[in-house]
Amino acid sequence: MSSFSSESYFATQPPPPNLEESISGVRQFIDRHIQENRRIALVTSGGTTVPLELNVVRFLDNFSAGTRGATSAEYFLSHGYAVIFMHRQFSLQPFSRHYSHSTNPFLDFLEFKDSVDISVSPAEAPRLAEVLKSYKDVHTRGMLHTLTFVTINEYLYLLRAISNELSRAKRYALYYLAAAVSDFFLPTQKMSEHKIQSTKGSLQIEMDQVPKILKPMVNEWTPEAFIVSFKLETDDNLLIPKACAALERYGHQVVIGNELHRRKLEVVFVSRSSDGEGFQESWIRLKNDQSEIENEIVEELVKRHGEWINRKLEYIRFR
Ligand code: 9Z3
Repeated sequence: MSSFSSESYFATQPPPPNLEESISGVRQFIDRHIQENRRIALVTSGGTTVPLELNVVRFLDNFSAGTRGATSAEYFLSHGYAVIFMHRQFSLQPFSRHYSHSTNPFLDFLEFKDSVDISVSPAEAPRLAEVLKSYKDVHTRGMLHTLTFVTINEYLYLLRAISNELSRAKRYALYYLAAAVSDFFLPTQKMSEHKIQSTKGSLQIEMDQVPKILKPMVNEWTPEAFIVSFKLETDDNLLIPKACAALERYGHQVVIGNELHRRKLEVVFVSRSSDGEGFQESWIRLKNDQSEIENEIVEELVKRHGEWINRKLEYIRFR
């Protein structure tokens, strides 16, 4: 297996066709919010796919419904952030997630009288009104910009292009990398053009390693931003060591570790200790079944991001 550096990845893998168009919308959004002195969060959400054929019939997927990202985006908005929500096509989105087709089908909350008289069931109306009010308000004020990806290639190109734009927001930018990103991929040069045929017997595929883009992100693309990545493990014992290794390797600000089955109940924040010598960990656990853990996660990050902004200001003042 060969591994790609981020330079060799972008030099050999083709950009998605609509990249320029997607980025010009993001650019305008960022410029407006920089002018208005607002903090801006980039939230990535959902899983990336790895296509196995150029005319894709089969692909490898990463687990993620998009709940963490969509829920957190709402909380960042409620804290006054402008949010760029970069998500896997058809995964959950802020606001509409409350009425997802599988867990809470919205048709169940409507009452039908005749073809011009449809209403919301009185029992559901207050909750729906609250969601609708926030949704309309966010859209009227232009606080949310949404983009989609499907493949790992689209994800990487979008992330790099958005980072280049968002770097202009300097320390006011926060990255919340909750998307579940594939570690392995098949370079286009190695992909079969057409559907892989079963007549050839068993299937063996050797995949290459996806470049670790957090490194250039921290060092080159957006060096002043506050960057938070997520670490998903199924073995509890790996969470802290893997989070520390990521911080050591990439030098960003926070890794949030979560174990697959307990991710909605508890997460661990791992960051550098204040003397820079070691690491500190702090757990966030859901206190009651009423609240969502993303509320606590985002509250803590907003606080830390504020400290980051102020610390950087002091540094600039005393330099
Ligand atoms: C996460 O750990 C997310 O919290 C979940 C959220 C995917 C578990 P759901 O969408 O689940 O609520 O269903 N994301 C994983 C992030 C990831 O893949 N990180 C990579 C890594 O650690 C690159 S930043 O290497």
